[in-house]
Amino acid sequence: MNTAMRENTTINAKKVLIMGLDNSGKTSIVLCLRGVKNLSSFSSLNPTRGFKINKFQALGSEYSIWDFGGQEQFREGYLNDFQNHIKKTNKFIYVLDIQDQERFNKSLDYLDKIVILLRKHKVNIDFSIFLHKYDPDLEFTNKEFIDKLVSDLIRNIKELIPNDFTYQIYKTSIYTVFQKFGI
Ligand SMILES: Nc1nc2c(ncn2[C@@H]2O[C@H](COP(=O)(O)OP(=O)(O)O)[C@@H](O)[C@H]2O)c(=O)[nH]1
Ligand SMILES: [Mg+2]
Repeated sequence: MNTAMRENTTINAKKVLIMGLDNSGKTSIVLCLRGVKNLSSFSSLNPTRGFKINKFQALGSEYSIWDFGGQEQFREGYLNDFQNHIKKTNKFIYVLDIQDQERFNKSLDYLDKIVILLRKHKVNIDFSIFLHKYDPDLEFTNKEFIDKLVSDLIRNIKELIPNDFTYQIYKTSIYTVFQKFGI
């Protein structure tokens, strides 16, 4: 590849930012987006320290996915440096683990801080919230419970995010194809 071509592909690279609490499934989602199908890769993941940039090609585009490790000691730092991280971002994914009910409030609080910053800096990017670990067997074993849990969560998210902020919510799991959830 000559230099001109290389520069061209770099310019067209789509930058995706992934944030959420630790253990919510961010790195696993990156593996899914990269097309990794081998499930054993998912069980051997270590917590991401700091953030990791993954570059790869898919569907004719070049992507760079910024995976922000969600451990407490890093979270404030990302927010302080938010304006820099958000530069030239095409897509933002916030990951919320629906199986971690004990930390729903903590996760909603983090989401709130992120949305406040995005609005403050008037950044207009494609924003998605993944209600993650929505595994097929959950719906199978206790559909009523899980339906209520998810609808309560969506209500909380809607209360938190101002009406003029556009976003989409998806139910996702590494065990299924990412499925769109209409709101
Ligand atoms: N049940 C279930 N577990 C998942 C899913 N996605 C990730 N995990 C598991 O959740 C744990 C944390 O995942 P990881 O991607 O490291 O989270 P991160 O800290 O946000 O990067 C790992 O044990 C994954 O195998 C999912 O969709 N369903
Ligand atoms: Mg990680």
